Amino acid sequence: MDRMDVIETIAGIQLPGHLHTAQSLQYAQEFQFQEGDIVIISYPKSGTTWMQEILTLIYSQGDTEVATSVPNWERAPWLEHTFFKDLLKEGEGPRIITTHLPSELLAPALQNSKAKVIYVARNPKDVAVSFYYFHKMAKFLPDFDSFTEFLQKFQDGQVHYGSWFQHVKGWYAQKTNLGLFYITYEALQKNFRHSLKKLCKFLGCPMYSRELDQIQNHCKFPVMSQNVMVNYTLIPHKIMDHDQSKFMRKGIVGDWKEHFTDEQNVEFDKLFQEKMSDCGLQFVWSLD
Ligand code: PPS
Repeated sequence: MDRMDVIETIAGIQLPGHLHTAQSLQYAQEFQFQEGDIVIISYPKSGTTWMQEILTLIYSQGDTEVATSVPNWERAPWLEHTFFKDLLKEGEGPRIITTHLPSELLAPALQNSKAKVIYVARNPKDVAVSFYYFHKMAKFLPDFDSFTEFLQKFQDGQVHYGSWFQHVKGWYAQKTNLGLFYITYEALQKNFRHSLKKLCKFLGCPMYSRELDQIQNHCKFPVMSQNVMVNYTLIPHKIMDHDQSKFMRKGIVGDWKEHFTDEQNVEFDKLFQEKMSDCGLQFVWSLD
């Protein structure tokens, strides 16, 4: 399969060559954002697909037609992927653009644009677990022998897409500068309706209660996990092997407790303190 074992490296960050080339990364950094563009930014496994679905439904006034007939990567394509240019449609309402690029690579292009920027973050212990399982199913990502091995690399920032700490801190530092809307996976889980209303306000999209109900129902994990337009079952088995792990795997807060040993948890908390104490960001580790 195409470039499955190729690694693209940019600014010291490794990315899967199956999805990225030097040219596609260059194109992303020089992209001219337009007024009306909505940009979803996230570190992988943080709730990207969930946000793509929410935005699709907001801009469809709760109508599920687009969300159930067009794959998410077509309606909210990844800016840095090789197929982005072909997928981005001009002139059909707001363009929803997705990216996993870190701030040091993309913030300059967003600096003077009027794009609306949404950053989705998730607690890094659950990100690490979700990312580990994603490595098992996504054949364009390296194999790891164990979660322990993966967690060490994740903590060291030596996984594809770079350091979670740097990604979150880097973009959070742009909050005022870019007027960025910062939201967490855990906030969506805890009070979806409240988060949805705040998001609609940020986007300047007033919604009727009935529309909010439709969005809320359609974006529930059991519904989304059955939607072939977002669960990645349309991707050939040799690229994403759903027998190894589902893309829509568990969709919960706190699954890390099933995977971290006590020692790993203590070490991770220490690292989190070291890396994050200067930015003041707090994370919810469990909803119990
Ligand atoms: S990716 O590959 O970066 O686009 O992945 P991403 O979409 O950011 O993250 C995938 C995880 O998000 C979970 N997910 C959801 N959780 C709750 N509710 C809804 N609706 C939902 N949609 C996606 C998905 O299950 C992955 O998390 P894990 O923990 O692996 O289940």
